[in-house]
Amino acid sequence: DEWPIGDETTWKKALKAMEFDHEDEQEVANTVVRHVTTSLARQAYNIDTVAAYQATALSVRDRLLERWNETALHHTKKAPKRIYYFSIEWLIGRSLDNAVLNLGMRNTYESSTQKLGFNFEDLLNEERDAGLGNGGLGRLAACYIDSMATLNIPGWGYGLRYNYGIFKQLISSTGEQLEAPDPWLDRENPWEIGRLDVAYPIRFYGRVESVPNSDKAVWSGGMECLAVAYDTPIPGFNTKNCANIRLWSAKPVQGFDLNSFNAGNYEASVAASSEVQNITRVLYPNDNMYAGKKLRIMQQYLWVSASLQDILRRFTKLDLPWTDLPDYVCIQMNDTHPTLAIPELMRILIDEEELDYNTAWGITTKVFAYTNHTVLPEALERWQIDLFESLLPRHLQIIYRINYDFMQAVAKRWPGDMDRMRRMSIIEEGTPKYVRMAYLAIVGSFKVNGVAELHSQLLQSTIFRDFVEFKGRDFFTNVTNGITPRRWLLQCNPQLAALITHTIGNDHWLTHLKTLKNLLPMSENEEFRKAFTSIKLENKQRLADLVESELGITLDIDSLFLTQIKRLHEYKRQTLNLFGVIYRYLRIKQASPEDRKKFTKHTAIFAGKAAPGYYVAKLVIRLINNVARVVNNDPDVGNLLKVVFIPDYSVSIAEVLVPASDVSVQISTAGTEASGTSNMKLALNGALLLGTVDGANVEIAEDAGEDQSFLFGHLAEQVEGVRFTNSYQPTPLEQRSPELAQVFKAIESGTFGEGNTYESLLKTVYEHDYYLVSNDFGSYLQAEKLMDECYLNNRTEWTKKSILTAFNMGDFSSDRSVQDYADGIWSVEPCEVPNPDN
Ligand code: B1N
Repeated sequence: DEWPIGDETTWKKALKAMEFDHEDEQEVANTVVRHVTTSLARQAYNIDTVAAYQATALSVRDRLLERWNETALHHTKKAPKRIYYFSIEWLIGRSLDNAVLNLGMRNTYESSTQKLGFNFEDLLNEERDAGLGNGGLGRLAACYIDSMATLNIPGWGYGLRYNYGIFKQLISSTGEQLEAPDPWLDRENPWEIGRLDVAYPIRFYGRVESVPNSDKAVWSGGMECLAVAYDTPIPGFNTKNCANIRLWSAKPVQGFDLNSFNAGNYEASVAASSEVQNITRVLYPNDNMYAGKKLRIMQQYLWVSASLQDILRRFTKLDLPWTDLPDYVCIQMNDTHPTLAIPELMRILIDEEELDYNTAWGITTKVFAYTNHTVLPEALERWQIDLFESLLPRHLQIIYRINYDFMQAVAKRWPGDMDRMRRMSIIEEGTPKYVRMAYLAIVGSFKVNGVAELHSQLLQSTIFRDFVEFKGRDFFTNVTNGITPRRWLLQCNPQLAALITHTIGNDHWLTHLKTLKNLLPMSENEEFRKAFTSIKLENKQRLADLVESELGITLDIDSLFLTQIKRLHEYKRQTLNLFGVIYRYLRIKQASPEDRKKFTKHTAIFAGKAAPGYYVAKLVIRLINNVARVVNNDPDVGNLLKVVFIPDYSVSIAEVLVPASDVSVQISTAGTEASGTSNMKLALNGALLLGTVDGANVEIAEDAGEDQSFLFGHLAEQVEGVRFTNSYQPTPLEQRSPELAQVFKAIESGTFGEGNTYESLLKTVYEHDYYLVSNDFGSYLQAEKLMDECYLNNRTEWTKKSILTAFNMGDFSSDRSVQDYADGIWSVEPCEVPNPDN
């Protein structure tokens, strides 16, 4: 290598001195202790577990940065096409265990910290979750970046560095959700590298002047601030490649408010600057719900503008014509949240790089691809025109031009079809007017995908139907979601991972998950079944210990653990589950002591947060907790039924719940859950599916084998008809479901506290029952009954189903999903950092 400055020998010796044997416990301990005394400025021998965690994390971070640098160097040299994954949420969770596993250094770190006097598990538990996401969408981004790194695909994630992630959920004495801020950065975050030198200017408001005889305009004035980069290295599994998540933090421009300065008003200029910092203060706590807030669009613009400036700066160094951009840059938009990137790239190319409009559009539409994650109308982003215009006046002009050209094309294809033009317009006419972000995303992208087969079909037959006719079938595609088997099996269920590795003889399966199918015959092997069952029991015991110590509820690990873990939302129907629990409780109460023996013991486990402003979802949490209080303390019930609501659901709590579950409860109204991903995590860990024919459940049940799953409920194509009947030819609840009517009577009569507390929740079912709770209740009970019989009468059969489910989940690795994106959308090849050890 060329030596640019200084004395070559000094440099080389310095670098040489940093090398050490990564498998040597003592040498690893040396790096940890060095951080104790230097980075943490602590005396050796005088540290607690918090400091030990921090020093260990810093030591691991050094290993990551070596790889980060090598990857950057290699990519600069090779100049491969790069993939940029734009996600407004990154639900990473903890990083320490994941990092040492991916680095292949778990054992060394464990024994090395042991020798320093610490239990590695204790150190892991000191880490706070990076909870920069609400649910599935944010966690998906985290799984995909893990797979991109592992598959050596040159990829970076871009997002926002919120000072406060998803709120902490507390449960009051009345069982209600309370929200507290999540100060995840109060302790130094060892996983991030602040790059105060990487900062880009971002403008809001201001005015636009057009430049005569050109497409160009000048946008000036308004308010300027900076976006500053913070990097989180993401190591691949069993590779030197290391990906990066670059998160932006808003920062005031020094003295940006020149007027205040000129007037000698120092205080006003400082006060104005604190407003800028609010932009990246907090994650919006809504999942599948659009709120239309000004601060949110400011977040979106700051994020995409900074990311594009960063990407274009990297591209410019290659010294190529702008028309080559799509050969080097592909941007995957995780939902419509980053759609402003489309007019922003246009603005940069036209106003700053002085390309003409059509050339800029030709480039832009080859760079972006869009993933849709929901068909729920209340989740689709539509920005009010006047808000948009005041904040981003130049972008609105560009969008009008995009829409004008698009409408021309529609008119040419369907002359005189005014209704179609109104339907397809990016601008929704009316008072007020709106910008439809999904339509802008479609028009500005070269590919659009849904996240499970059923969802992708539904997209094409419903909300994007007109666009299928316009763009053609091939424009729309499916990429079924996936989960990383490193976190969701190796890390969260190390015993099962060890059993698999031991049985196969190697851990190749961790990067080739489909090969798990070679283990299917083991379901017939009694010894293997015994080992598999005892691992499940150990995981259930671990959860039971947590529930005992945190909530004081004693669980019976011989009971069936049924798990529903996801955001609280009416469409996800936690109610169906809960009403089923209440129905079971009533039946137990009515049964004779003899008949009670015929019940399959159930432990109903719930966890999840409700958006702070979602009243009905919060009522459901309250009812769950009050049902739990009554049921768990009723001596008639004993161990036949326990109900647990685990507060403050997070990635690290999921890592305990997922391996401890027997049944995966996935019961959304058919057609509403785009994919679901907890269904994959639970199935991979051997939970049987109790679910509706919705999202990825369809593919999971198909792969697991229909005998392994318990499906029920109306099908997606029937839902509209049932809704119509519920609304326009309503029948009394008693007729729709006599069982549910009993349940409602019990609630109303005060069995679970003051009856009228839940009035507005019950009303949603009594009246339109938009989500078909009453219509699916009967078949839900039927499915439960089949499941109960199997568990009660034939435990061996149950274990076989559990094994078959787990080992048939090979297709749900995020490696498969990312490979699908790479082949079908990104057209990108791996670019592997050479490993001298191989
Ligand atoms: O995305 C997940 C899917 O598995 C889930 O089925 C789907 O519900 C979820 C606005 C969303 N869709 N839309 C969102 C999140 C935040 C927000 O502000 C919408 N999340 C999903 C991964 O594909």
